[in-house]
Formats: sequence, C-alpha cells, structure tokens
Amino acid sequence: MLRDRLERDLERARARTHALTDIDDSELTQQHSPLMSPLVWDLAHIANQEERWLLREVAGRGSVHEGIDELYDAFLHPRASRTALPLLGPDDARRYAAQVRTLSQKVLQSNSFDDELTRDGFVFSMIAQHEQQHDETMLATHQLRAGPPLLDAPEAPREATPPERERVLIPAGEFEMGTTDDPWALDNEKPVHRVYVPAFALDTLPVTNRHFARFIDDGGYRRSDLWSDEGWAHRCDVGLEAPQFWNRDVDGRWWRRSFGRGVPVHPDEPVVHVCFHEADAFARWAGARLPTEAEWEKAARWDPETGRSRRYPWGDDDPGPEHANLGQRHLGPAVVGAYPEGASPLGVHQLIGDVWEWTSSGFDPYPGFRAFPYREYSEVFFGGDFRVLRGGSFGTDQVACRGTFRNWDHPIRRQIFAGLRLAHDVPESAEAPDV
Ligand code: AVJ
Ligand code: FE
Repeated sequence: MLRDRLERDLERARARTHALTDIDDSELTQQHSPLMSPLVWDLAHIANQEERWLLREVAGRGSVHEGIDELYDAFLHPRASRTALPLLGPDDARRYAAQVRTLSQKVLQSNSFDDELTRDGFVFSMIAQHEQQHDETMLATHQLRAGPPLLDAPEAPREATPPERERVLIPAGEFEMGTTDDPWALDNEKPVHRVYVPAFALDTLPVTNRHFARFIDDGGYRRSDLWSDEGWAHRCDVGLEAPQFWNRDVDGRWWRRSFGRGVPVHPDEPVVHVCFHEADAFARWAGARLPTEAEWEKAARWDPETGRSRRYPWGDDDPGPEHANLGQRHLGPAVVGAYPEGASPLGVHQLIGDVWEWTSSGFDPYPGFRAFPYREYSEVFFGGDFRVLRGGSFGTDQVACRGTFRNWDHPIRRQIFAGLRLAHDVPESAEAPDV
C-alpha cells in the first residue's frame, strides 16, 4: 500500500542518515573538504526541508524551530562557509530531525493524497528522495575525509557473468524520453516526449580501472590533443594525473583510498571519481565518445519488443539486490558483469547502480517543463555549466534512481561517484546488431 511504502522509504532514508552521522561530534562539525558542507549542516538541512514541505506546506503547521530557515538555505551560504554559521550543534540537529519526523509521520498517516502536492504520495516521496540525495552527498564527504575508517559494509560482488558482446547497436528511431505518469518523477524528468535517436553503438559495460590505467600509461593525461580546450586548461590548472584518490606504489601498482582504507585498484571495477573532462579525454583516446543523455536513456528504457519505454533496463520491477548495486549496501562498485539480471533487452549491463555515468549533454529542460514544486530544485540550474549524469551509483538509493532520473554537476567535479561508458558512431547503413 502507498502509505506503507512511503513510510518505509522515509525510514530507510533516516536509518541511512543515522549511519552516516552517528559519529563523534568533531567529525560532524568540521569541514572535511571545501567542496562539502559539515555533516551537521546536511543533517539539519534534511530536517528543515522535511519541515518546510510536510509540516508547513502539507499540514499548515507553524515553525518547529524558529529562525533557522536561512541557515539551511543552500542558496544563501556556499558550502565552504557553512562551518562559520551559528548552526545547530550535533545534539540539537539530531533532536530537530527526530522532532520533525515524529510530526511528519502523523501527517503521512492522516493525509488523503488528494491535492497536486500529495497526489500519489509525491511530496512524501520527494522528501525521501531529498534525504537520500543528501545521504549520497554525505557519503562523498566521508570519502573525502582524512583519518581512520568510520563506515563499514560487505564487499561488493566480485563474480562476473560477462556479456556476450562488448558493444551493441541501438537502432535509429524515436523513443519516449522522460515521463508524465511516474508519480515520483521530479520536475526535470517531465513531461514525456518523443525523441529521435540516430543509430549508435554502446558498450555493454562501464569503463573499467584496467582500461583507464592503460589511458594513463599511454600518456593520456599529458596529451593535450585528447582533451577539449577547457578540459586541458583545467587539467593543467589542478595537475590531474589519475582519478581522484589513486596512488601508485614504487612497484607501479595502483592503490586507491576508499573511505579511509587503502585498497588495490581492482582492474575489473568501473572507474570512479573522474570528472567530465577526464571522461571526455578518455573517450577520445579510446576512439569513442560519451553518450548523449537521450542515447543513455534510450539504451536504459527502450524495449525493442514493444517500442515502449520502461522504468529500468530490466523492466518495471523495483530494483532488487540481483539487479543493481544501489543503496550503499556496499562501499564501492561491483566488478563489471556482476548484475546480469539487471541488463537491458539489448544486453547493456549496469546502467543502473555502481557508478553515475557522465553524458555529453548539458542540463536543460524538456519541452513543456514546469517547475514543481520549487524553482530551486532544477530550473535555476538549467543552461548553467553542468553536465548530466545518469544511472545512479552504489551510494544512490532506489527511491532516487530510475531510468528517467537526471543528475547534474559541474564538469570539473570528481568527488561524486561518477565514471563513464563509451558510445560509438556507426555508419548510417548499420543495421545488424553485431558491430
Ligand atoms: C540533484 C544531486 C544535483 O545535491 O545539489 C539536494 C540534489 N537538491 N537538495 C544536489 C538536491 C536540493 C542536487 N543534485
Ligand atoms: Fe537539499
């Protein structure tokens, strides 16, 4: 039932928030990276957003905590300046979050889901998605943090069933991009519209560490011809030489820091922590390119049998642990080929989960876009210096991940759990699925 499901989604988000914030006060209040908020900010911001939408907008309730809204307004204070604010301390932030949750649970229980905001449970799901998005951001903060490990999880799957082919042809034609009906879709995923996508080929697996290390060894970071002008300028500016968190030992073996542990770089895992410019240069080196957002979504949703678009590569069933590496069950990507049951009808694996995939597309509205319920979720970012990422990572919860879901970030960012997949042009005459 809808109510139970929303309750579970909110509870799952809160359990995860606890797992990420049940740490020493000083870990919560310090600035682990200028790119990130102190964790205690995320915690109270999650509660403040829940208060705003579920208690004030839906239930018409007054303030739970007077005078703090502006502290937790992401647009008023840049992340790097937030430790200087008179933020709620760890205990007060926890108390505030618990207080808001107790009240919002009652709102959920008595709501009749009969206005625009609450229809099909939308705003409750939006708040669960918001908390999960911040949980993924907090997970990235944990990854940036120095010091001994604070998080633990079983190792991601290590056994692979490799796909039959290295790449598949996605035939030319229209498909339904975006959605109008998905009750939990956020505004930028709407409305559904038909898009013609010329034939292209797509790799059945994300780019692996093995492949990426070859790019490094082949001088990929030193060859300006492989980079866009903007990418090369950035590469020189900050001295990029390998994915973030990678280090080479005296024997030439790659290691990476993963949530406070040094681990060997696994050759068969998807590469993660590369920025758009690195992904773009890698693709050029490989004689390929990044997919457009429309190509990615067609590969993930289009069902060649019916011509319809589905919610996930495997169909419309909710993601299970057999389909995809989602929800921070593991603290890293699984090896490529670990989720054969999550493959698309054409045989593309791991489109959902493991690592976000950079696309070549900027973040723009679909035709007929309407900001809902607030402009600051998507609209204010359209046309900015962003690239769209698709598919979710090991740190993305299923409530905030589906074939239509759009993420975006600046092309220089690499603290997010992002990798890439290669797309290829095909001759116009190409029709056979073997390319
Ligand atoms: C969609 C991940 C880009 O974290 O900036 C959280 C999500 N929006 N609070 C972000 C979001 C408002 C957003 N991203
Ligand atoms: Fe937020």
